[in-house]
Amino acid sequence: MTKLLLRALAGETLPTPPIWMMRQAGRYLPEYRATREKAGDFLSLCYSPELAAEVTLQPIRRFGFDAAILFADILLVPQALGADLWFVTGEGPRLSTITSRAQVEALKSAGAIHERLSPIYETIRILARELPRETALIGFAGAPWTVATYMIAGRGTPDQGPAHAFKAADRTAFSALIERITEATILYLSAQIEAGAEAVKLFDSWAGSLKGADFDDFAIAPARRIIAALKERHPGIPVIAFPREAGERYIGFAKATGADCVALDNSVSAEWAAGHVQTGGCVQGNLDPRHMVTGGPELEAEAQRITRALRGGPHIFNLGHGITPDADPDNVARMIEAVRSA
Ligand code: 1CP
Repeated sequence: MTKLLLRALAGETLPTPPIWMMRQAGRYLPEYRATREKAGDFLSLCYSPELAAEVTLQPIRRFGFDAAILFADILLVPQALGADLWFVTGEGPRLSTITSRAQVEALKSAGAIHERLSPIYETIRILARELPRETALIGFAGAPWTVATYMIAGRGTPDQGPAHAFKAADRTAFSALIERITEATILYLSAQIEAGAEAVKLFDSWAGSLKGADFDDFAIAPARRIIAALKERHPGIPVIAFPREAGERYIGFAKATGADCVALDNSVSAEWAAGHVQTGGCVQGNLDPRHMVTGGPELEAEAQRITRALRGGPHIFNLGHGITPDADPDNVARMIEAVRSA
């Protein structure tokens, strides 16, 4: 019997959608905090296969999700390309910045990434052995635009200003950076699939700040190239694309990129997506993560509204963005119950 998540990704309309959550392994879980403590810091956790596999499995044991997502981070790819990366406790990730064409040219070649990223493939091999038979394993990478915004600014920014400024000042150098990340992402996701990932997801968290032709050039085109290369190397492995806050540009995104599924953020309504996005294939989403903090009857009502709105086609239930550290684990159990009884 094929795993539920893979059936939805193959385009099947199911009576109950498969369920998983972005950031399902994270600080809202006491067992995650304990393992992270043991690892020392976040990056050591990412690069310790046994511990990274352990935190990936924790939410599966606790909630029985239909999919596990590899525990790692999108910023490991810039590090593998030669950027410095560190995490400031309580603040977030920091990277060395890219401010010139020379710095783009000085990055390592895409083929060099495996040297640093091989522990990630080992995490996947452990998970492929240890996951329950019914649980699908999702690999992932950041989409080139989102990764570039961190490489240029050296940190998360509210409006991706530094990346937009670099793009405006030297579009050729900016395109070369996108190209390098695109090549690395193809190799990284291919290696994840070879290690045992059964589906992969491309996180374009900042896609919403690309407008007009920039959206075509830097959100759609790189995704299309990555997906085409993966389909050629690994036919049958589905790809989920998450162009967060794409708004109207969600329409036709799957067709334009070749993605098997598009993940919806919570700024679009499930009813709108049923009529405009799900007509083109599987959709994933899109409960507002704040309900995992606030709970109550609203959580149940919203989870059921989304499930019912998207019941007419292929759907994977998820949040519209990652679960936050202040979420209550009991609300996760309530959400699952609400979706399965909708
Ligand atoms: O323990 C901690 O303090 C670290 C918190 C944390 C976690 C749990 C970070 C730091 N990364 C992760 C894991 C992670 N990141 C996963 C693992 C799988 C899962 O359980 O979902 C995934 C898929 C990611 C992806 C990721 N990292 C994205 C894309 C998705 C999104 O959230 O928009 C982004 C933008 C990052 C960068 C990043 N890593 C961590 C933080 C706090 C951030 C955001 C930084 C910022 O924008 O300021």
